[in-house]
Amino acid sequence: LNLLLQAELSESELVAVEQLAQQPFFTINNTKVVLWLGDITSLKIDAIVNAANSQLLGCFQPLHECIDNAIHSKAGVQVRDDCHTIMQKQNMLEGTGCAKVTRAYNLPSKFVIHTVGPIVQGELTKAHRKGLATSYQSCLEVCAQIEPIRSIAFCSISTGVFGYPIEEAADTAVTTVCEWLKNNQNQLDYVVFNVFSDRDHHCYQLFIEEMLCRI
Ligand code: AR6
Repeated sequence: LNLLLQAELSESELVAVEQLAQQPFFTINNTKVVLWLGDITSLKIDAIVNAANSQLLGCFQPLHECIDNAIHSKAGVQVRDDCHTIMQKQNMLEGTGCAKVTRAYNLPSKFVIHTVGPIVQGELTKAHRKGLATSYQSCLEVCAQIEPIRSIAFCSISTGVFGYPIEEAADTAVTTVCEWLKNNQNQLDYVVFNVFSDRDHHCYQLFIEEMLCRI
């Protein structure tokens, strides 16, 4: 089964980080920041971010088109086994804003960083904003702790099933990551904001332009 999964993506379908760098980018403290539209499971990059739930064992609905399903189904069952081991040791649900790392097995990336973003039902609160910012920071801290990770691709955490409005989420994502990069020099070569729709791409583009005017 793993061999079959691996065969699904041919070499020409993979997107290497050097190719991403041909997209327009900006630099903070030597880290290139890129916006990219596409499937995160095709990225040949050190780490990709999974938008997980608090059980960290994948999505409960197998046919659901969430990133959790895309990552678990293409990475292979080993990722779930590793998450299971982490959760058994931890013996409690994963908190909002936390992040854990596993290998990526059959994916072209090397690691998957699983984070749980906030669930938004109704009005957006300060706690939601803090929870989302903490998710981004926790993923970046994982990178700083694991030396081989020099590049990371973020999905737009919480903006699907968890209902976080994309405009607010893009603002928090861009602001938090840029702030972290300003305060943490030489930790990463590339940060990718990976979006999955034209609407999200447009939204991130606006916030990145706004951010560039501020720095
Ligand atoms: N590549 C890149 N981005 C993707 C992909 C992909 N292959 N697939 C989806 N997205 P969501 P959440 C984008 O719902 O809101 C699961 O059931 C998507 O367009 O995957 O954090 C978990 O188990 C959106 O912008 O995650 C949790 O229960 C973003 O990824 C819950 O969903 C996040 O959408 C987590 O909800």
